[in-house]
Amino acid sequence: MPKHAIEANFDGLVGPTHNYAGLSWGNVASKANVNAVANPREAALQGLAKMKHLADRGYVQGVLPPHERPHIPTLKALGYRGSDEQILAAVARDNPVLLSAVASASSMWTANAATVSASADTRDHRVHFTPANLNAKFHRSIEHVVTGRVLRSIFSDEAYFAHHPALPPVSQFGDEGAANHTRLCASHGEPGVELFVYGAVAFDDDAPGPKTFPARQTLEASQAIARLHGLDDRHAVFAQQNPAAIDAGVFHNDVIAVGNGNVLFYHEQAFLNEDRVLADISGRLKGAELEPVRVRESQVPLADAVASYLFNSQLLNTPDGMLLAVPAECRETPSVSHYLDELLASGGPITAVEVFDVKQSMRNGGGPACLRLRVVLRDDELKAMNHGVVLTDELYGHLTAWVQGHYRDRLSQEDLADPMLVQETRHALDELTGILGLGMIYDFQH
Ligand code: SUG
Repeated sequence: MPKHAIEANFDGLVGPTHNYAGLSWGNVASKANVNAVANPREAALQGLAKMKHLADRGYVQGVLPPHERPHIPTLKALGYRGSDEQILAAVARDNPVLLSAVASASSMWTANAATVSASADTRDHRVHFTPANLNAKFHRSIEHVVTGRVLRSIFSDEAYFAHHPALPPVSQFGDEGAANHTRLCASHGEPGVELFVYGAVAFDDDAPGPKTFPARQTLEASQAIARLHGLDDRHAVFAQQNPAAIDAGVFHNDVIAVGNGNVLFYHEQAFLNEDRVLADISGRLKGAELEPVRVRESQVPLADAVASYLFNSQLLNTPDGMLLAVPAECRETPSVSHYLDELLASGGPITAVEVFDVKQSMRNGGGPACLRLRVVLRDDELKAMNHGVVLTDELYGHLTAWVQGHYRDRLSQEDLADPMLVQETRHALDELTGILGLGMIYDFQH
């Protein structure tokens, strides 16, 4: 008899240094908005509004804290010396791009925080977590240490939860976490199939790969995660992303596909070998038939999928069908808006669409699904986790007041050199660890 389980979503709270630095080559929005002036306060409130709306609809909604930025310890590790003020002034003068990198609020995109495997799939029947090394981009490669601390602090009971360190920090093991991982199942509590999507095969020079933009996830990384999590062949499928899609700006699989339950919603250009992927999943899925919802290029051109982030939506169970939580850009893109109307009229498994405004994050290439990490939890596992991070009306009230009190409403690239920003951020984050009951997770607290 399978145990009852739910999917909890842990959204990254946008940090006080949210800015547009154009750091992600291959991510169209990041490059398009370089040097735009950001509004960190609005960004954090948009994210909180999404969380609150989903919590109000009855979903278990968690919050993951932002990381300490600018990260002075990284600059010290790179040889900068002196007071915080002296270090900031020196790096702003020598290498402003490096300053932007250590100031990025990119930990908000928690789909990249880690890969999480449900206990129904793993050999030891614990929930397994591996923070992503994110080593394709320097500004993201510094996230996994604090991510690991946060996850251990929330899921601390070793009887239920297993934590692994990030994979070796080299491109051959490039790992971008749950953005390239989707779980298909009959119901959350039953054993499922974990679909790992990779962009390239690192140890085979002749394997197909993208020509223009980097593949950020390798097969070798995906296989290592599956081994670490104790997923045997019945529970893991590896599929290569279509290299042409990466070259069109699909830098993670969650920009072109999303799965939930027995439904895989994807664009026809998502996979290199679509038939094989569907057959591999179908052959392993127990207790339900795979229901592909395939979007054709003639319905939504790939460029519109990338611009609107149609597939970077959250696909969620409701009592009568599935809800697709889409970014507002989907209703602003004619082909996508038309497609959504057709989808709702089609009588298929997706029966509702809701629109979320996360524009501040979207301008850096992060839609609703980028902002959340999914964790499937049985009732006893849910009980065992630290509940300080679960969004309630009270916590929402605390967090909105905290954002209003600490965040700026304007941040340019020049502002990143302001020593006051370091002080403001530390002060805010120190208070936040108290609000969330997380203990001392930040370097400046040690
Ligand atoms: O890693 N953007 C992020 C967006 C991550 C989206 N995540 C998922 N698809 N799951 C990235 O490319 C841009 C930062 C800047 O340019 O300032 C950035 O890091």
